[in-house]
Amino acid sequence: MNQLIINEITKAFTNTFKVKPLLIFSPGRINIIGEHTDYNEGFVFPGAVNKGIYAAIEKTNHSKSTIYALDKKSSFQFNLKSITALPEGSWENYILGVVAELLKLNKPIGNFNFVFKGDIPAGAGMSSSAALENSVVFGLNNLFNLKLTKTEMIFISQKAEHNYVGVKCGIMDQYASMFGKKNYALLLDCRSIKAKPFKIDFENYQLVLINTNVKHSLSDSAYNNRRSVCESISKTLKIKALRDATEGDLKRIENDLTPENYQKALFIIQENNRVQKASAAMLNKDLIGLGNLMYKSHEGLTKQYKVSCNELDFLVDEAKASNYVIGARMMGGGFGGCTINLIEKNHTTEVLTKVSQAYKSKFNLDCSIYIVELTNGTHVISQTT
Ligand code: GAF
Repeated sequence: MNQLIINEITKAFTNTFKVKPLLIFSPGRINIIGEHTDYNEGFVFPGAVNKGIYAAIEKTNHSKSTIYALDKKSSFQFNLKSITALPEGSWENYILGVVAELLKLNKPIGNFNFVFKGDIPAGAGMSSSAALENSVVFGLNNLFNLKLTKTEMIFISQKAEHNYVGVKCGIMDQYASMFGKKNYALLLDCRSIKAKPFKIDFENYQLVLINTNVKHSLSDSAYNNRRSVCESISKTLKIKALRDATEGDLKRIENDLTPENYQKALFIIQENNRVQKASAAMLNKDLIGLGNLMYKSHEGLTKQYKVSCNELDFLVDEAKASNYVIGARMMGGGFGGCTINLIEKNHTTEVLTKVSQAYKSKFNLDCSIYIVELTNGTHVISQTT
């Protein structure tokens, strides 16, 4: 837990609203493998991390709700009776979206005050957005005794993202953030929404995230475009989602598709298979095998699915060139954010120093390094300060 942030949000809340708030931590996530497979009803392998959103929340009798984003030194107010989305790109939409979805379901919520701050930068591909949505729905569920299950809550968060933020995301991020388990990664079936927890022990290796510190602007529209390509190919195949397709099925309709779209669908089928192979590799403690699957995943994301960028590719190439990194790939939606790397523990500092220097001289930009722990999902922080 980041005690500094807990102190900061508690102080800001009590100074402003003069009551003691409920404190919530909602984690970001990593994903070992299985990218863009979630909205194809396939498999993913994420886990919640000890970085995320810290929120302070309490009911109010005022006629408006007040929100403070301490990171952005920004605040806004809204009235529950007249909620509308703000222009695309506004951070407020993550919160408004959750409230609007709860109201659509006729959930008996009242006005509330909410102060939050995160310790993952937005755009890092670690899903600060799902963490924020989950913190709002979880907090409101608790305050107004809505009796929502965690599964119901993640679908509300996802709808907020679809309808208010405008990103037609899958369910991986909201699931991982809500259901994370300390020291475990979750092999999630995105159709049944059932997960198998895997205790994570990478022996002499550790997972390290390297943030490119870039987020290319087309990312949201490109994301939605990829989703609609997949959906239209599923329709052509007369199946519910690409999860149900084989490479043979795709081959049969090859002439009906552009070569680019053929490659995109092929990537999804192959990536989904890689998740299965990765879980077998983890069970067999075949870390080299797992690392190779990560490299292959990246290759597909960059060459077939085309959601990578120069900065991510550079970091993965640097990792590949090192004797001490056994796997690396871009993580999340793409077009910036982090790579996830499996690095030999004894050589981590050496590897990271070299990669950081090379990145700086290539892009004249610093990358950031995060060594994260797998942690529990969205929960109330019991200790108050
Ligand atoms: C983003 C989305 F929000 C997820 O649903 C998932 O599709 C991911 O990109 C790519 O795997 O994080």
